[in-house]
Amino acid sequence: MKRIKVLSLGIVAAIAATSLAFVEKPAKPITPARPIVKKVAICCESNIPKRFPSLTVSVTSALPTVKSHSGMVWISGGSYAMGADNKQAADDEYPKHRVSVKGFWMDVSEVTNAQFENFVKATGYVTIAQRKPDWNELKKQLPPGTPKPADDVLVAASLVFKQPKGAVPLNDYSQWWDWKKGADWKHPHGPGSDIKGKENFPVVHISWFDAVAYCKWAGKRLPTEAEWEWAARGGRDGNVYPWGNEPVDEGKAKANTWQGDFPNINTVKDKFFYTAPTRSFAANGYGLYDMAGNVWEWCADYYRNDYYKTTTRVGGIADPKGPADSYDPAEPYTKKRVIRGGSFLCNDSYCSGYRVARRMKSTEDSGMEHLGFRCVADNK
Ligand SMILES: [Ca+2]
Ligand SMILES: [Ca+2]
Repeated sequence: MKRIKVLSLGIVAAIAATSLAFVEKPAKPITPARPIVKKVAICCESNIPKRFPSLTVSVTSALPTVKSHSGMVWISGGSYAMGADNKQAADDEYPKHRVSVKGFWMDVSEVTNAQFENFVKATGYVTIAQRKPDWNELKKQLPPGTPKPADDVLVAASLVFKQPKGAVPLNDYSQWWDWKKGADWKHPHGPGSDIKGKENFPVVHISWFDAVAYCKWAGKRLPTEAEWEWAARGGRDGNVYPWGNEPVDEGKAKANTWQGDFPNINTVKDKFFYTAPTRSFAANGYGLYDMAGNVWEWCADYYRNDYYKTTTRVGGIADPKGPADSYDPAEPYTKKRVIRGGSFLCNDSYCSGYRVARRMKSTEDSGMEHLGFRCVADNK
């Protein structure tokens, strides 16, 4: 059974859309002892292959009107240099280019379990991870001829982190991700786990569709990738992290990340192995918490690896909304959206996802234990 699960992770997860967004190409090393691996992770309209034909989340309707600005902060608009800040930058962070964004409201923290529960109670919404995948939809995201996974794999499930006992190849994410039946936002580690006492923790196992549905209910929307990075920088244009340039593992803990050797040794210097309550670390210059670490956050934009190379304009571009379609050379048949900010699983040996310029991607219907979101709103 274990063997089947590991094999199926490659089929269902990597295909079905669970594609974690972790890529395996070795990048430039920070130090000779710690090779960096490029993490490839996510980014909507018609003809989207879906695991669930019954899923009908419209993403093209008019902008919503926010019901309340409680828990949000106004981010003034401005112009900045978007993209690569240091030698850790991946190819898709180049070229660094000038963009401007209008002002917007942003949630000061990741959406919490308590907030998501209010949404579910009000609407009866069922997340993607809680629904059985539909093979006829799923196979559209896979290379032609991909065999159908076993029936015990095509179940309501999500990807849960499992810590290997020893060092494993960093190009094989099936070594630390488990496609677990019964894992969802109410059961973050799978059956037997729950969210009691974790009302203020970020909700996880949220697909892009789930996040969009929540935003619509709240009268909000997902941030564009350009808005997200502008906000994460917190007024520190050209810095590597939301807090400045001090390396993540120096000084006091500045975010919930992974300390030690990923994925088998975590010294938990920051006190949290899994997610942390939101606002456990200092806010950035705009009053935003956990823009680095804790959980990855969905953006509205499609992901294309070559997007920045097509957007450079003399004088900069205003309010970019992302490419018109998605393309990830590692998984050309899947539609992906951008995710940002890194998670409790990030460190410099693997993805350095907490860098403000770091781009990741994930398939729209993916749920994962380290993936959540926050909302923005217009109309000051
Ligand atoms: Ca941690
Ligand atoms: Ca975060």
